[in-house]
Amino acid sequence: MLLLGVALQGCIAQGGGGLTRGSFPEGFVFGTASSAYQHEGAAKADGRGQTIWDKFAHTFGKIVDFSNADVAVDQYHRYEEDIQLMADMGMDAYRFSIAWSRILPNGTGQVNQAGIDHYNNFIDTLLAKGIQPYVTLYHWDLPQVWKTEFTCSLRERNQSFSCLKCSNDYAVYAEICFKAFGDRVKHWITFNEPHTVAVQGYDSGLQAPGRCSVLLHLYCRTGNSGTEPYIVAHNMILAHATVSDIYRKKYKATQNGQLGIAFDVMWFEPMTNTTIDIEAAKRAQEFQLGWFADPFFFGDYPTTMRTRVGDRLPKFTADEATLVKGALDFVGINHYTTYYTRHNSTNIIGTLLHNTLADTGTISLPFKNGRPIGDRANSIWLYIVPSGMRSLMNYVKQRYNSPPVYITENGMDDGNSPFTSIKDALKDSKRIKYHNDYLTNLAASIKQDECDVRGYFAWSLLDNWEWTAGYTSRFGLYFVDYKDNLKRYPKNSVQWFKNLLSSS
Ligand code: PSG
Repeated sequence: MLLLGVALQGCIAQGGGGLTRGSFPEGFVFGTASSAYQHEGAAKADGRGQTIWDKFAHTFGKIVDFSNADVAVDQYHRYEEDIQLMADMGMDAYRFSIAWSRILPNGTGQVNQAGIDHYNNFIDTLLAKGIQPYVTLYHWDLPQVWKTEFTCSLRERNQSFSCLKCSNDYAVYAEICFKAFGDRVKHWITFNEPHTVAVQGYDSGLQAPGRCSVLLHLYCRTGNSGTEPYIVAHNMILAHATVSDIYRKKYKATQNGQLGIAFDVMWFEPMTNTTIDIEAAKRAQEFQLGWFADPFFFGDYPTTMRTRVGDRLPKFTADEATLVKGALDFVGINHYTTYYTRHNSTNIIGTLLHNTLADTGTISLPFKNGRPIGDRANSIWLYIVPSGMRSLMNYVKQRYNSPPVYITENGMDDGNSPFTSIKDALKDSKRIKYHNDYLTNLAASIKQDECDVRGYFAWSLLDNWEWTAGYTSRFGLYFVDYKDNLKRYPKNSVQWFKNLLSSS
């Protein structure tokens, strides 16, 4: 037992198998990541307005443990303590999101000074500890006033006041943030996971605002899974492009910051080495990353999508294509897992119903012949496949001609069992191995494959409210005791990161 303990300590102390700061280029940024709704709590404090996630979480049956994030891990009040935790680890940066509804409680109109003050204090506290802010402007917490606003049809987008209003108001909100914080914030992420927003919010309906038409509206009362995800996606792409244009024209010269998007990207391995499955894996990636990134690099959606989605896929006008192409300064990648993909031509019901999954003509699974692709974390979707990181970095390099990349999220969760003692919950050797192995593959993609990756953010600093999984999932490097005043305890992975970050 003692020997094992010593061995484990030794492994932690070395940073687990030779990985050091020196494994990464000079200036490579290490941080942790978070989002407002999952961490802040203080849902009613200082004039914050309601969001679609407040409403969704308070709707019976949407969240597995019937929880909501009214309190979450109270980072709104405890940020000084939390920033000290980052500093203790030697982190260079913190990725967090600004709650639009704290800045503009009604989504538009009157600015709430208390919200501006809060984020000013937050950013100043970070900088005082030498931690750079990486700020997400939209991590899913859309002000409730618009409810389902990103769903407006293209024709409406040009004609209806409400729809134009939403895109315009997002740009107004973004500009308020540039003015208030842009002297200190040099990295902006306009949208977190637009693909997840489109698919979970408007195709499966599993996340806010919970629109869909699958199961013949038995699950969602309103929505259209065959059209709305594409419209929502289109509007978010245009919103980023508009905001980027404003930033470049009015703020870039004085503030000299960069704008990116955090894309959610799994890696897809072909289920078999048949051409048909190899093509399917490529297609799955085009419907995931390509859907959102291709317009910024090539001015249009992937050809595969045009062919398969047809008229349901919105078109860019020539002016819009010009606005969108080149509007991304860096590519943010949230990467967690890898699945096997096979061709699917027999999906009759799916094809009749129309939804984005049916449109891909693929099936992706974490199993082959009954065998899992890797060890599983707590989340049912999260299988651990470290090599996927390296494959994905090479894919991005090749498809988009070596753009600058930040890993804006990577991590794994443990469960939240009432039978596990805190002492045992802090022994997170599986998490240490996860970060070690994913980072080893990332380092190889940089040093050996010459991928231009500039930073890495672990999800997450703290255990927090994991959307529909509520508090049943613990992604933190720090454990949060939900039964004792949200006290924070370092898991062993904290010491591991500390050692890595202090190594040379
Ligand atoms: C990202 C990727 C997958 C599922 C969920 C996410 N995937 O590969 O199947 S959500 C993403 C999000 C953050 C979450 C975190 C962990 O940005 O808010 O807490 O990942 O689920």
